[in-house]
Amino acid sequence: MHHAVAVALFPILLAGPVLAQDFNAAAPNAPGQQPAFPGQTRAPVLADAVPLARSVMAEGLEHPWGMAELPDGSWLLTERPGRMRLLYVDGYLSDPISGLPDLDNRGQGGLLDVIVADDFAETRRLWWSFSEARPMWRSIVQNLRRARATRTAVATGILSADGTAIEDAQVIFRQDPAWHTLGHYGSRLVLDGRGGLFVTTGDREEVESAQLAQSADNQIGKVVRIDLATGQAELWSLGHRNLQSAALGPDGALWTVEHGPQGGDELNRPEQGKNYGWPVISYGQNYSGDPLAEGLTAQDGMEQPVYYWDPVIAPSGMDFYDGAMFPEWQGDALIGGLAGMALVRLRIEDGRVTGEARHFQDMARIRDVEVASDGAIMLLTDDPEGQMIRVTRGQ
Ligand SMILES: [Ca+2]
Repeated sequence: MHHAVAVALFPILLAGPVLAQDFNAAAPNAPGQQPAFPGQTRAPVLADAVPLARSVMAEGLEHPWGMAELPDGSWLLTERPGRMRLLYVDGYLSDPISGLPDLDNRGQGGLLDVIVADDFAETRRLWWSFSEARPMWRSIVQNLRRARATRTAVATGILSADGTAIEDAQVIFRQDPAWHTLGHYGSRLVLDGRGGLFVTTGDREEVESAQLAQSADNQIGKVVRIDLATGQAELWSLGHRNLQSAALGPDGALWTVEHGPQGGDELNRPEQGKNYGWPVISYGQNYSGDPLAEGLTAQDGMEQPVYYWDPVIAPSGMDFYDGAMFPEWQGDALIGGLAGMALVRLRIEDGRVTGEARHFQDMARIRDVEVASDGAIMLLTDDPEGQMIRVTRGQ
């Protein structure tokens, strides 16, 4: 049984300067594959002497997945089984907030990402993503094998003045089609600053569903953009596997990181209407060790990733650094590694990755990363620790 508690308001653990661990010396998962251009993988290790301190802000969280800072410095955070809580500035961690619509928390699903409106101080509007079971009657009508098929969904609502409830919750997106598997829900949310909400989806973790990532008549394996004025959901890009990281870059564009096959996690800058290749082209191999369909890593009409990881980091959650606390890291991408067990930092110049660093190697599976308004870096770590960690500048 998990008992989530808030535990600290000041740094209690100090980590010295990060050593330049030679993670680039690790054997690849898929030996023999060649990048399409120099620097597409294994960028030089960034020399880094910035001392880091970390404080555990909350612990005992059950599969925490997403977080969002409110204007008063408190944080909304989600736990995958279906709880959203508020971590107040004084360190108090609230009981679960009421008013969320039903969700399905089997497999990799449940309550996933959360973001708040730019004008939250006035409107108190937020959006969250989750997996939802299709209504039973539709499953029975279609076929029993797909009973309780699930889909990525997005809802919006208003956080009550006292922070205990979501009012007027409405589901604004339901991935079509629902699928009977319980994995690869994608589901990061990003406001584009131009009246749109990006929603990332996944390929639903099956050979048959992955094929759908290549066609524009469905929402499997896509980036979707919802026009918040009209409610219309339009495909932004296709050919994605499982997009669990997404953020607006310093260039104002959407950047994503997706879980690839073994040896093929990818950084992309998805452009409208383009095809990012899955499952036709990809670096890496199937987790069974078998080669992918044709072993292709490039094809005309399909975009190359800006960068890929082999071995994989199993990415989840990202943000671009734009705070005052770490001026050396301005504009760097910060990405959580699950299998990578590290905070991965990429320097990106002129659209290319020119360096990589790993921080807190082997500390925990990192599920989400957000830059706080004061420049600190917030991390959510997956079970068994289930913590919210605040990273600040050390001594
Ligand atoms: Ca790709």
